[in-house]
Amino acid sequence: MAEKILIIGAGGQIGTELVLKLREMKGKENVVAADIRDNCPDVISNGPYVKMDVMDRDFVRKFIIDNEIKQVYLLAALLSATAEKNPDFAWKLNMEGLFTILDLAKEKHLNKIFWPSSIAVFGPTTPKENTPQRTVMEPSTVYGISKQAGERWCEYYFNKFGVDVRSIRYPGLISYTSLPGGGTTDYAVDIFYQAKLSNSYTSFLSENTALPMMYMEDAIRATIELMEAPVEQVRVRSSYNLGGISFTPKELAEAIRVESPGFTIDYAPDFRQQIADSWPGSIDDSDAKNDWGWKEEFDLAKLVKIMLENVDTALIQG
Ligand code: AKB
Repeated sequence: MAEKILIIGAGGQIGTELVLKLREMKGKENVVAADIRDNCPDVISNGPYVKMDVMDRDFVRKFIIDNEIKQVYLLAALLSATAEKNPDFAWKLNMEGLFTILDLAKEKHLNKIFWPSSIAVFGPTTPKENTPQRTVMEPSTVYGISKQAGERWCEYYFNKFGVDVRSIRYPGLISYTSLPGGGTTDYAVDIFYQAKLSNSYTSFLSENTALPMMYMEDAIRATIELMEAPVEQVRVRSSYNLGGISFTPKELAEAIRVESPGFTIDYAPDFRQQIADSWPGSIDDSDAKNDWGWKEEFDLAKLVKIMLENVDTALIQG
């Protein structure tokens, strides 16, 4: 019998796509979507849904134990830009839920956990190009600090209590099913909606700011491949680097222009520029490649084509 899976933060950018993919693979009834919203978002209404506040430790514990959930994907978090505006709440949200889930696994209610980390764990003193798996990490954002602390706790629970927790340091993720919520890499999604609406875009990052990015289909496949990998192949218990595609706003605009001639871009960097400047421009993901066979499939041209074909501007207008 398939193990019951709970996805917390299921209404978010990663959550929606992960719910749909896992339901396809494991059966709808085996994948429960949980989110803070009262009502289930339409896009994931094809299976079970529960309203859940990840900071309500008692409710989360009871739900997981009563429903015999065996795997949790804990995606609820405040991203980099939003977290800077509300540091206390960001720290609470990003850490408390993690402890609730790690403790449930420590007590053997759960067999496996997925917890997302981010390129935000790196900081201004980290080598910028081809950033290694293990290197200087002095994050300068609240979000980055919470992700780095979370990584340390994941590795600690694995070493100390044998908790099977697996994690990826996601780069910026690009998708069209639902919108990203408050990250520094969001420009690389916004740009496609504005290209459709007006064939022009004002970027909140400067033209030569290179950041690692990834098309969502690759990110979902990586997540599931890591979760399905035999336990002995998962040698990194903090979080795996994942490289994806590195590009600047200028390079992205050029790739859009190939599909949408006449597309124009201008630049008005805001507070997010400083965050982006503290992050790597490109990532070395050879540990993921060597340990569990990771390989990305989407390059920039392919990503741009799919995004322009599929973004629905009603999503940003409604
Ligand atoms: C953000 O920009 O905050 C996120 C991330 C890179 O973790 N997309």
